[in-house]
Amino acid sequence: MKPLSFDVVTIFPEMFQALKDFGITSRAFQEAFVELALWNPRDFTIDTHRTVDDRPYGGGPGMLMMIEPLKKAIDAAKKTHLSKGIKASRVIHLSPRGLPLTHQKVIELSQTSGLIFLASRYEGVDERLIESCVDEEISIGDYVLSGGELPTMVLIDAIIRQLPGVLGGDNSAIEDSFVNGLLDYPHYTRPEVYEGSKVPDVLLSGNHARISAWRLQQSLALTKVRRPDLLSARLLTKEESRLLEEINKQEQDSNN
Ligand code: 9D3
Repeated sequence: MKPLSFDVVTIFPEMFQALKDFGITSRAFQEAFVELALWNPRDFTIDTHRTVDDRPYGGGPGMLMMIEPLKKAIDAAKKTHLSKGIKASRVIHLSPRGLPLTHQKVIELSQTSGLIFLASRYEGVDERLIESCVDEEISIGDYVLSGGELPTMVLIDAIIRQLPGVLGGDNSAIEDSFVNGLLDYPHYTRPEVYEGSKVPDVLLSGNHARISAWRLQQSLALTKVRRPDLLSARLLTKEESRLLEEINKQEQDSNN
């Protein structure tokens, strides 16, 4: 299979070593599931100071990224896509005002070739660059970061995990927990007793049907407490409804 290639426009290309050097993402590069090309807008400047930022019209705090160096960097990335036979590149700006990233979006992007990520810095980007070059804006959550590089790496990490073969073995089983819309159940490994706290008996029982039911019930209980929004967004199977009712009963009992 042809590797999925990512292009990133950033003034801090060195940050992306983190993806290349560690863990699952590093292995995906080594085994040629993915490629990453970095485009520094500074390399597309024409002044001696290699300027990529300028002051906002209308005043106000901070600086903006200039159009021209970004436009040239994006076009250079698009050109390499064309030479690989990728006709339609998709330019994604990581931005605090973008649509929130979801698992669904990660899946969609993992099936798209020709992705170009624009990681911006300063207060943002001249709006005309966004109008003319950007197809989509994505945020990774409602908190303020210092730039689009970490969000781009978050997105690339999430995409790489979805590529067939990357997780090795049974990808779907490992991913089940979020995909099925419930929080993960608690996990235990040795020792059997830690500071007086014992691993739940059911996990030592060898009864795999009971173990699965217990884990599902734990997932439902935790999701109900921590993320009720996930439960209401999701239809429950008969078994899930039964396990959830059992939890509700146990709650009532402990209140009496
Ligand atoms: C005062 C307006 N600020 C917007 C909240 C300006 C601003 C702050 C921080 C503009 C850009 C940034 C840098 N953040 C990102 O580039 C970013 C981001 C984020 O900060 N939070 C969540 N997702 C993302 S995606 C890109």
